[in-house]
Amino acid sequence: MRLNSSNSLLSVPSSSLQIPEFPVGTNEGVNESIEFSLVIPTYNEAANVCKIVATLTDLLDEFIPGDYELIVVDDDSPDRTWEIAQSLMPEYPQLKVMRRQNERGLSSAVIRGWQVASGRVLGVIDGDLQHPPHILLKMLRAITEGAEVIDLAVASRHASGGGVSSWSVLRRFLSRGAQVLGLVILPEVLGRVSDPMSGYFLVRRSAIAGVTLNPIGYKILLEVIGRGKIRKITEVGYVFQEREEGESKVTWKQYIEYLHHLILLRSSTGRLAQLSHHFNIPIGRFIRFALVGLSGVFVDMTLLYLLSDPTTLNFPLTRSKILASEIAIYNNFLWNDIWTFGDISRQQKQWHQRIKRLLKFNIICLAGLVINVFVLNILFNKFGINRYVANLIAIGIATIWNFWINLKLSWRVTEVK
Ligand SMILES: Nc1nc2c(ncn2[C@@H]2O[C@H](COP(=O)(O)OP(=O)(O)OP(=O)(O)O)[C@@H](O)[C@H]2O)c(=O)[nH]1
Ligand SMILES: [Mg+2]
Repeated sequence: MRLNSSNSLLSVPSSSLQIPEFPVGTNEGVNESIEFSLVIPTYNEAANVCKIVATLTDLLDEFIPGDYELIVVDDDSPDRTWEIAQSLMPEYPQLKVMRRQNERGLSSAVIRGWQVASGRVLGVIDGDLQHPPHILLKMLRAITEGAEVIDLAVASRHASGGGVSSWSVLRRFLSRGAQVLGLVILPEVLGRVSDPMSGYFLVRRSAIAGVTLNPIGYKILLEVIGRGKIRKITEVGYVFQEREEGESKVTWKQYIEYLHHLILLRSSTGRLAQLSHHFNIPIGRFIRFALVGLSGVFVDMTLLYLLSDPTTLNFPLTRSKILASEIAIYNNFLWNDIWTFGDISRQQKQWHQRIKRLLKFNIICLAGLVINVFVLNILFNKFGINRYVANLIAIGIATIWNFWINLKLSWRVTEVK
């Protein structure tokens, strides 16, 4: 059992977002691990933090006295939540506080908290009292005392006994809509629980240790189910309470991030991802490259119309097509540089490096065009394949060429000084 001997803040890990198999600084975790670590992510929860710490302490002191810790992870809240939490530490020996000044975001806050945790079971609960604390014991019992090994216990608004207290029709609709969308994109993750959007759950450390979790978005549970080794799951119904103090941090940005998160998880955990891992093919990148290519087709078409159509500028066709294609190439380069290969280009940001990439991309795409015309001709003239089917095949082959050669030559990871 380790208690906080002073009221100093926890230092923020700077390593990749991986949960260690054993608590940091312990000898294979044998003696030093404790039963349960509960992370409370906070941002401007000054009005709630005292109450939630007191309530959770009362509950857990009864159930597993001294064998748990509460870890408040605060993102340097302007209302100084971290300072208030820190001032509670002498009164609550199981409380630890982390103040993050260089990172932001709910999911990464939870992961950072788990990284410094000592528990064999790791949990998360909102800091605004919307998650009823007493449900925690039901979940903890299920994981620690159940006859069979349960890796994950989720508090669910859609399981029996669950609900939302007084959400507007719009919010209910958005929440359910997001769930249905998720079920379509990622059925094997969202289909496993009735409330995949829940931010209130406990997970066995061993089920998520060693995998790198992604900090994107608000929905850390998706990450845990998608990337963890989660065998059996149990759900406990709960009613999502109204916020009494403080303000919600949910904005439209979270919905966009959610979509991005689903796509990322899909491309990195699905069957395609396993194949791509097996054969070392960057499927996710290729899908992004193909989507960017599609946007280029729209640019090309629109410009061709604006430049060459008799009702618009009426320029000669060939000249218009060359100009339209060239601008489409710039469009594609821009998005590929920012998005498809963003991780690589962020390491090579100087202007001369960008221009070099653009020139290479341009030449490779022009060569791709030659391949496109060549394949189209062969398929149509030699094999008698329908011209549109032949064109589709030719576009496919040229896209693979463009992707592969650009991957190897334009967005190569070179030594960065
Ligand atoms: N550390 C940290 N905590 C956050 C961040 N954003 C939200 N939180 C906390 O995460 C919990 C959930 O955030 P809320 O804004 O309440 O989200 P919600 O409960 O889904 O939505 P509401 O019903 O509108 O409250 C709260 O304890 C917040 O203080 C963040 O960027 N960093
Ligand atoms: Mg809330």
